[in-house]
This record gives sequence, structure tokens and C-alpha cells, in this order.
Amino acid sequence: MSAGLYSMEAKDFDTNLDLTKVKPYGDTMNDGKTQLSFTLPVPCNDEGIEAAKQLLKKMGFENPLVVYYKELTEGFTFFNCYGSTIHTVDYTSIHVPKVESHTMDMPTTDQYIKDYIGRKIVIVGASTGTDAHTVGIDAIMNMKGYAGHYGLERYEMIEALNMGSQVPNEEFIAKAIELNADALLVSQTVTQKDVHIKNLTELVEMLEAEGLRDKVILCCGGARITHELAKELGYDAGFGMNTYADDVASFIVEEMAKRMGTAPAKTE
Ligand code: B12
Repeated sequence: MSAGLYSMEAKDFDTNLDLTKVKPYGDTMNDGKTQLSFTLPVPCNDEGIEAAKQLLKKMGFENPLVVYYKELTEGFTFFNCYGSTIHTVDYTSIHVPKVESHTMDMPTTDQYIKDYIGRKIVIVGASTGTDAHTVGIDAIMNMKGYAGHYGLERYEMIEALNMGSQVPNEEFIAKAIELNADALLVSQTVTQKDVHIKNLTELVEMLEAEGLRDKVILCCGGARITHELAKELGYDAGFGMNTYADDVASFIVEEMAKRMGTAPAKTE
């Protein structure tokens, strides 16, 4: 190969990876290259572009570039930008609280229920409050399942009821009482103005008022839900992106058996 453009060698690049000082990677290690987009309430003109660049600098991005911009409506402009962040994080010091359970597949979970619970269990789920997103709770509960994982309706030892979306907390609790539910699954997708926090908190308060909170296993889930947040709000577990029915079913049955005192001794 000829010299010039192709004469770069590995030594010309920063190839050092230091997990105590991690930053984004674009072309070469540690270049900090980041893409971000946002809308500013300013006209679509040169001053608007300069405002976007100044904002990027204040956010800790060097060499800010606006690579695309478009007027959304008069006085509002959308920007797509690149910059190199000056910030790093210490990956080695990160601790993320996670749901503690061993994910089992559907037949193993059914067998676990037979062995350690001894009866079918009842699970009621819904996307509650004003939230109209059903795809998440359907992925967990529907017979056909999601991404190759059957939903709870398919389990031999689970009676699953999916109430759909926009279910008021009152109706959700009434159904839980009617069916004598063992576990309640709440899906929350919209987080604008923290509506999910208000809704999830209200459910816990209502369950406590009914004297039901300790009688059910309470789980929530959604793209912006973390286990840590769920625990803070008084839930037993929280599940985020890429959760499957197997994950939540395993957690529920292990937790039930633990509470019943029938769980097998841990092998690890
Ligand atoms: C499809 C969709 C819609 C559809 C919903 C159709 C339906 N029947 O569900 C329609 C068009 C109706 C819609 C409406 C709205 N939407 Co919408 N929508 C989406 C979209 C494109 C996909 C969501 C989805 O289906 N994901 C796929 C599922 C499988 O993923 P998931 O929900 O994360 O679920 C998984 C996990 O989170 C977890 N999980 C979820 N729930 C639960 C529950 C439990 C118990 C457990 C264990 C696990 C679990 O398991 C699932 C499988 O792994 C997203 C953007 C995106 N790409 O994500 C926006 C998005 C969610 N919508 C958004 C918004 C703002 C709205 C509207 C407010 C828009 C408007 N102004 O009208 C309305 C809301 C109406 C309302 N009252 O709720 C925003 C939310 C922003 C925010 N942070 O609040 C998003 C992120 C788009 C965006 N970037 O702005 N939407």
C-alpha cells in the first residue's frame, strides 16, 4: 500500500483503554466523539447555530459542530451536533442495583411452581393511569410472547390477566382483589413531567390503604424504569429494556417461595 493517507500506524492512534476514565469512542479510543440532538426555541439562522455551539461548549464538548439543522416551526430549530466530551466516568466504581433472581425458562418455572408453591399462581398486569402504551406489557404477558420468549399467558402454572392500557389504579386494585392476585405487574412508558412517579406512588399508597401491599408481589417495568427507582417507590422489583417474561416470572416465583418458606436452599 502506498504512503500518504494509508501510512497511519497503530502508534498514531490512542489505543489506551483506561476503565477508570472512560469516555465515548468515535474514530479512535478516547476521542470523546459524541452525537446529540436537541431543539432550541430560537429562529433558524446563524445566531441560532451559534447558540447551539455555545451550549455544547457549556455542556463540556470541545470542537462543537452543527451538522444538521431545520426549522420545526417559526421560532423553533432542531439541531443535530457533534462534539468531543471532556468528561470521563470511572467504570470500575459503578454499582447498579439489580433484581436478584435466577432466570429460568418457561418449563423450569412451571416445574418450580409445582414443586415449591403447589398451586397455580395469579398475575394481573396493566399499563396504568393515562399511559396508552401496551406493547411493553403485551411483550411480557401475551401468549405469543416477544423476541422468542413466550409470555405469561402461555405458562401452564400461571393464570395471567392483561387488563390493557389506561387502567385506573382503582380498577387495577379491584381486579386484583376479585382474582386474589399473587402478583401485580405495572407498565409505565410515559415519563414526561414524572407522571410515572405519581402514578406508581399512588398505586402503592392505595394498596397500603387497602392493607394489600404486603399480600402481593408488586413489580413495575418500562423503558425508563430501573430496579433502583422501583425499590425507592416501594415496589419489590423494577424491570427495564430487554426484559422477557422469563425474567419477571422467575423473580415472582422465587420471591413467593421465599415468602412461603418453601424455597429450596441455594446451591451457589
Ligand atoms: C409505539 C409507541 C406509541 C404508540 C403506542 C401503541 C401501543 N398500543 O402501545 C402510540 C402511537 C399510541 C403512542 C402514543 C404516545 N406516545 Co409513544 N411511543 C411509541 C414507541 C415508538 C415505541 C414504544 C414500544 O412499543 N416499545 C417496544 C416495547 C416492547 O418496549 P418497552 O415498552 O420498553 O417494553 C419492554 C421493557 O421496557 C419491559 N417492560 C415494559 N413494561 C413492563 C412492565 C413489567 C411489569 C415488566 C416486568 C417489564 C416491562 O419489557 C418490555 C419487553 O422487553 C416509543 C419510542 C420508542 N422507540 O421506544 C414512543 C414513546 C414511548 N412515546 C412517547 C410519547 C411522548 C407518546 C405520546 C405522549 C405522544 C403524544 N404527544 O400524543 C402518546 C402517549 C399517549 C398516552 N396517553 O400514553 C415518548 C415517551 C417520552 C417520555 N419519556 O415520556 C416516546 C419515548 C417517543 C419519544 N421519543 O418521544 N406511542
